[in-house]
Amino acid sequence: MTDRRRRAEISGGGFAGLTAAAALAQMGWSVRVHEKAPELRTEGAGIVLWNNSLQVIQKLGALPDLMSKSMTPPAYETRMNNVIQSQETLDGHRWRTLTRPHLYETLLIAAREAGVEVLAGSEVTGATAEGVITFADGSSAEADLIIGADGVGSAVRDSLGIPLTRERSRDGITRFLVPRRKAELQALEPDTEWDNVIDFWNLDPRVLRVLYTPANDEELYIALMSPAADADGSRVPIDLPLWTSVFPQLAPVLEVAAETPGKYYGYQTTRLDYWSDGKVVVIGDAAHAMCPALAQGAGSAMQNAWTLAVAATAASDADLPEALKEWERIERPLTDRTQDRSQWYADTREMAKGGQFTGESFEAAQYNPTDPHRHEVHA
Ligand code: FAD
Ligand code: 5PR
Repeated sequence: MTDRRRRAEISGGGFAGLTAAAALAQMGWSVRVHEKAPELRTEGAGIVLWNNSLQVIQKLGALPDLMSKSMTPPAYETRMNNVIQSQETLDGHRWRTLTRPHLYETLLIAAREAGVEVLAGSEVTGATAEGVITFADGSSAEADLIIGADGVGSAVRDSLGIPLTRERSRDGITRFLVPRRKAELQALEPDTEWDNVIDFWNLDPRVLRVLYTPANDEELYIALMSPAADADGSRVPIDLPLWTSVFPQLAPVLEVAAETPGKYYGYQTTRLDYWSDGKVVVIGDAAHAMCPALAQGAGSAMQNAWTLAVAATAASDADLPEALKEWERIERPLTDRTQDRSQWYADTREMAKGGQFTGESFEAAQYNPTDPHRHEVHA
């Protein structure tokens, strides 16, 4: 018997690609993921996930795995010049902190268990609206649905010639996973709750910030932010005397970071004229790279990967291009607002004032993309 299942080809094995792959496979599709890197792994350190992505992970059946090695800190604390501005407990809201390798493993297991074929060392060069995907080795394949989840430099997006705008921010960040060293930190500052997320800001006389995020009992994620124009602040390996002079209470963990090579990343916001063309659609950073302030880049990617899978599955082959347009019309406004808000925080550094988990700044974090009634208007 021939395989009558619909076929999806996905470019990019990051958080967006793996989420879409797992979801589609669970919904009955035959799915291949092409990852250009020779090995399946993720770069980077820690991550914060909110309700929008946790709901998706739950639907994929991967929540127990994710919970096994992640935590919900008692509060999200913001300090300016070491003076506490806010301690937000976020009671009743779902959020988890974890390492990126753990999220990656969780999604990879979910995708493989659903029958997804994940190919490392497979580079995609482009796709056509009619449903042909092409590879760097000169081969090509046909599919009912092609997804460009190939990050901010997306080959699929660029091969379709989708017009975009790109805005770069003045600040950037170097990120590390280091041991918790809680006892040493406690010895230096006994009154601090070292299980909290602590966003240590200094704006005056110099813009330097450490975002301290416990990821589990053993691992701590620290993100060191400085303007790109500050050569010493953005140097890697980090300038240890500089960072410990501003954040002496973090010396035990900054010392470990100083021994790690690391990479200084700038941020950018990209906005596309449209997210799909015929049978091809882009998701994640390929469609909407954003500043990290709201910690929603991966969250938005996973949220849109899920709703896309639902929309594509509900559509017939003939209706698919139209269904992709309708999906974008319904789902994109929240992502646009999330990008705008993250960009505004990056431009203004307003986050240093604390009290950020309200209104527009908290909208995406509370969204439930798996609720079929989420777009109903209530009188
Ligand atoms: P990517 O992670 O870029 O994955 C794309 C994949 O495609 C890669 O594996 C790449 O190798 C592969 N690829 C590329 N080109 C090709 C090709 N031609 N063929 C085949 N494969 C290809 N988000 C959060 O939700 N929470 C956070 O706390 C958070 N913190 C962040 C901190 C910083 C400093 C930054 C910069 C970002 C942060 N983000 C966070 C954002 C998040 O990391 C990204 O939005 C997310 O990883 C995007 O996922 P993606 O799968 O779309 O893209
Ligand atoms: N939140 C998280 C994060 O990693 C960053 C920011 C906020 C989890 C930066 O990396 O504000 O830039 C931020």
